Amino acid sequence: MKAELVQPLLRGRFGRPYRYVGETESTQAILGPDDPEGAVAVAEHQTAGRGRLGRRWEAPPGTAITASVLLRPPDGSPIQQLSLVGGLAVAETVEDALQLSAQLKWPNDVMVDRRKVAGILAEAREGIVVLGIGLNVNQTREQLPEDARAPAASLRTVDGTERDRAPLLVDLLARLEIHYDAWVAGGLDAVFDGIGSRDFLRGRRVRLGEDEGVAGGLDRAGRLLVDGRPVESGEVELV
Ligand code: BT5
Repeated sequence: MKAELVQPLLRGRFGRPYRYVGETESTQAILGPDDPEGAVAVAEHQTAGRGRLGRRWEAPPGTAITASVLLRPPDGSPIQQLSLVGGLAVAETVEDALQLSAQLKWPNDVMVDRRKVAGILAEAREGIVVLGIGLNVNQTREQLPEDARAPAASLRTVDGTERDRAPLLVDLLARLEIHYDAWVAGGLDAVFDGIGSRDFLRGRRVRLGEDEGVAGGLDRAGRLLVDGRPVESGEVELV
């Protein structure tokens, strides 16, 4: 997704500047505190793409969207909510492309047909947040990780269609900008309807470490309620 394919399509301030590299360890490492809010880094291939908690994010060159966006939320903002805000933007982009509904699996996965099509990684450092987005677009079934914790899908494995990634990325950035601005102005309440209505875990039996219970939805702070108790963060397994 070279700059000349993406830049002419940009509608807002996200994506400016647009930094494109053929190969890098992780797009998360390209942006820094000197960049403006909305700066975006995109790679055709990541050699050491990161998930949460030291895990890996894998995608063959040229098949997926692997992008990072620099955000500068006001001091004291609950930045753990940004994974959900980003997830909402990705879910809407996926729904528009597939004409199918997508769900958000707290705290950071986007699901279609019970499979993970995208993951979000929010990293805070030096007064900025770098929001990483990995969206599976054109991978074939064989190109998706087999040993993934949740079964994986790409837009292509869902509907058999290969897509241009540039317009998808542009759409995603425009939606992210709208939802992020709403969140800065009005908090999670301002975007909660779109998130709560796509809750993948609601009503399912989940395990969090030693604990097990029924997920009852998200509260207005973006915490997962398990048997009525709010959980701030963590690893959820379906039972
Ligand atoms: C995530 O972590 O889901 C966040 C992924 C964020 C990736 C983006 S790409 C652009 C930016 N630059 C980076 O270096 N990272 C960000 P987590 O919830 O920890 O999920 C990681 C787990 O998902 C792995 O342990 C695998 O099981 C699985 N996985 C790896 N690659 C996958 C893929 N392409 N599709 C689905 N699942 C995958």
